[in-house]
Amino acid sequence: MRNVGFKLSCALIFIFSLSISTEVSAQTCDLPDDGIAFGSDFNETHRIQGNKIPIYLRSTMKVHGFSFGIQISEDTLTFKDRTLGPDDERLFENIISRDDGKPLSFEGNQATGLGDAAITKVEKAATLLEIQGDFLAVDIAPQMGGSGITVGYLVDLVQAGNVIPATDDEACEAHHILDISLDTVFVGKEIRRGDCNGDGSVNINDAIVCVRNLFLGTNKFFDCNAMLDVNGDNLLTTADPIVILVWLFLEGAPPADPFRACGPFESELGCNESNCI
Ligand SMILES: [Ca+2]
Ligand SMILES: [Ca+2]
Repeated sequence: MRNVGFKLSCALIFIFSLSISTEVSAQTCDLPDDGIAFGSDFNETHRIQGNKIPIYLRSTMKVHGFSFGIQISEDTLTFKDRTLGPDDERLFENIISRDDGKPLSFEGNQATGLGDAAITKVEKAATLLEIQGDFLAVDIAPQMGGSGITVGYLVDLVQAGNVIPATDDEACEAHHILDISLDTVFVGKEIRRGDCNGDGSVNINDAIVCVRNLFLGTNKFFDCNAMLDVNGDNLLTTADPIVILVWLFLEGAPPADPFRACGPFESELGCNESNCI
């Protein structure tokens, strides 16, 4: 028993030191080239969760502005690179104006799971909020071209030399530029307890991310307290990341179901964003 306690103490010291010193990232850089991706990761198709769709921008050149069209269909938002809607007179090319003067057009991504939701707002997000003297134009109900939205952004109306900085491609960097708000909140129907970074497996990284989520408020990959409740007791405590460690290193009991695979769940803790994407 003393030996088990000693091992657990070592594991805890290990995890807390890692939680302070190690940067954990589950981001993947799946974009084919520089361009716009949306969602909490860079997969080409992102299932809509919650009521906000974050839009990210990657470009290895400085950016002076962008314009793009979003087509709304029954179940998807699609970033279109050509015509938006049935009216050919209305062309919305997805363009990023870069520092080298070359416009960058790109194929669109899709967000699925829209259901009956409607877009209510398009807002500037963190990267653009830092810039003063800029301009954002949003057309939520185009008169021509069918169902869709156009978003146009100019970085420097006041000629103060504003730009959106280049992103570091090797570091998988992305700028959070816009948030699209929907009038409906979508919650994933399934979760996997303990997969705190949502990469499909439960390992020591998840214990670190859980600790950071619970006690430092950092590395939040998902807005889902039910997923952080690893032992399923409807409380968020130190016991939750410890369950992962004890299961991993001391052959202890596994996390509560759903754990080995994504599955339906009941929780009093709430979950606005499923970790099963
Ligand atoms: Ca994981
Ligand atoms: Ca718990």
